Amino acid sequence: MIPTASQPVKVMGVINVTPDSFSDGGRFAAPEAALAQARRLISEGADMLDVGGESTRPGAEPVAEAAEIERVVPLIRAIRAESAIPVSIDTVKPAVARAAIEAGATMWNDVTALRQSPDSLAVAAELGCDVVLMHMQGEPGTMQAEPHYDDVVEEVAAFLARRAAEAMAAGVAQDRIWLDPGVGFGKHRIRHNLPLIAGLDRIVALGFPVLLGVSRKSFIGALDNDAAADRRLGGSIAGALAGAAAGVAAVRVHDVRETLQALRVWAAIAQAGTTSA
Ligand code: HH2
Repeated sequence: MIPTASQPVKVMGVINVTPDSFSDGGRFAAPEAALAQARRLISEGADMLDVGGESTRPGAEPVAEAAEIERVVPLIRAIRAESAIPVSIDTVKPAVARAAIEAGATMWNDVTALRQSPDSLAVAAELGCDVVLMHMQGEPGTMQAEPHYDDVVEEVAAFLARRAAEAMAAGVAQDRIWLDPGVGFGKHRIRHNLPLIAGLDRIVALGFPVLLGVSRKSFIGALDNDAAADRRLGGSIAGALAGAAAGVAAVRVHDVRETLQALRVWAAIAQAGTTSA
């Protein structure tokens, strides 16, 4: 599918209000730095923002509920006070999701696909917000130890289809559900992530909008001499374009301006190819 002016791939800008995220740990932990980053991503053209107060990387410090709320809610309020941009809350805790939605977020992005707490499905249904159901094999602490799949694309697609059905059975409206293959979450850097990205059309075919997060992920380092997380922009953009080609609805990125430029140029070239004589 070629993104067009009427149906462009949306760009979700990431703001980690954390001291320890793998991609940008500590840079936006202070409230002023986080708000400055939100302003910057908005000015660069982000379609939405994803605010997170707890890192998902293996070995990250767990964050208590109250502390996580204290990290994310003031930022969401501050964004809401000056912009109408949709805000997503990246959390696995229903109480954090609730506080964030009350502060003005409209999407709950849950890397456990609402499995962390027995209350998650019911709370998502009650909040009536958009939800992102992401695939992860195992638990964040150990997920990279020995991930195994017989067929990664089919297994991820089957999991996401099942979780979407379970969310709907719990009362989440069908048109609120987004799916995410969870690149880097319980997947071997090369053996699983690459076929999964190559097979994204299978996930798109499930009929829900797909969110793709490849930005700065470790498979890029694996293909480029273990480049550090802040030196993976080229690979991040390559992944975003692969997602666009497969028809994902949105990409979750740290570098909004550069990603948007790549998507625009790529779509314009593809468009010119379909219209030239
Ligand atoms: N990736 C990360 C965090 N949340 N959510 C979704 N839906 N999809 C993803 O691919 C995804 C996600 C990891 O990236 P980052 O937020 O930069 O790091 P950390 O979790 O260490 O804060």
